[in-house]
Amino acid sequence: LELLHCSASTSQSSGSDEVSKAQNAVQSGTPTIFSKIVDKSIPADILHEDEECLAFYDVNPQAPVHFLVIPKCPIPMLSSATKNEQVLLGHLLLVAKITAEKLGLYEGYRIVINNGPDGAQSVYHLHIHVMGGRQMDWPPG
Ligand code: TR5
Repeated sequence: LELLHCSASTSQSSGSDEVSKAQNAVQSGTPTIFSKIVDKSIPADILHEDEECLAFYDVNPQAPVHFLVIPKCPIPMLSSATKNEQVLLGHLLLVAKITAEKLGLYEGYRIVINNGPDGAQSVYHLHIHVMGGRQMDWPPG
């Protein structure tokens, strides 16, 4: 199945904590762990799936509810997205919203997209973090 709106490229990461992981994350030709979740070669706790995207629980939750929404095609990061991905990007946000509602996050939630080294991105497959179930602080660290 050829997926629409696909760009290119992926990466890998290493390191001890989240920020050093992100700083060490590099672009490479190999699929990320998220491509393996998309092709079901590794398991994830999937909350939503459609032709274009997946939502699944984050393995290292930062809130009582923490899930990720990813496109099935491996757009490495928000910076890589173009006008061609406009509809897909909107779809990801709506799936974030619908899934948050399904999980009962009626009091609100936090949406985060980490982009690049300064954004502490560690997996170079675009993903939207959705966190809720507690009061969030501002500003984030
Ligand atoms: O730092 P960024 O924004 O790149 O976020 C990457 C997120 O992916 C982190 O919150 C990780 O906890 C999460 N992550 C990493 C892995 C993973 C995952 N979420 C679900 N399932 C996962 N598997 C199976 N493997 C991972 N390495």
